[in-house]
Amino acid sequence: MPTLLTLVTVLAMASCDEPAAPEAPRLRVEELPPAPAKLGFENADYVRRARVGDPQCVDSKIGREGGKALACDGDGDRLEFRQSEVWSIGTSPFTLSIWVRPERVVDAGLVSAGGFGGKHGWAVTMQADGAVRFEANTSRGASAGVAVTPPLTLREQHWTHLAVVLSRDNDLLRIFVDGHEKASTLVTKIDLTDPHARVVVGAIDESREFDFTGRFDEIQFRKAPLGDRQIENLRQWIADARERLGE
Ligand SMILES: [Ca+2]
Repeated sequence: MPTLLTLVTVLAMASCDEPAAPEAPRLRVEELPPAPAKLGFENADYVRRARVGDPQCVDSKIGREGGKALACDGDGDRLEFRQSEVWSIGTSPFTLSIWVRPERVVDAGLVSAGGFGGKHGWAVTMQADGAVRFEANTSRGASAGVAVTPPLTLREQHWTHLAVVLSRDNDLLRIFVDGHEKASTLVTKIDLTDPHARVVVGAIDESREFDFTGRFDEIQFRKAPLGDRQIENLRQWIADARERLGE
């Protein structure tokens, strides 16, 4: 009978005979263009200042090691902050990148600055069928564009990456789900910033009807669209995160 030690030795020797596969180049999130606005939820002080209700910072494998995500309980939890120069879209192109993991798939706000129910501004929301919806409205309450992904885009207890990307070369807004385009629309070239609206994460305005239950991580916002090459990098980043998550 071979001893355990000899078995281990034989296995180790057998594996030495295999030519080692060249290690695939690893793309990191840093290789995406820098995001001037980034909510990684590692800064508990920041979350305390911006929070309404009692959202919690919980362990997360999405971003850096030992990182945190924001957990909302669906009962008044949200973040709210002023639209800084960075978040004020105006007529700029932009990219909004979000990791989201709903506990319950219902009508709920994800990230918005006005924009819901005919209000001036823009909103990214989850629908009760799991679709993700972008909508924007003019200051006169007219629609500036709506894009809706297929049902079951978001699933309960499952992390999904969303990228909402607006190019002002062609006014095309695209929603990428896990790096793949799932919806698009043209967005009228009007000022999308309601200066009175606050950026809200996990809810819609002051309404208590559309509170989100679940987690967010790595919310990033930049006033530039992602190019094709950057979307490729994004897919690699998502694949790396999935590997860490084991999903
Ligand atoms: Ca994080």
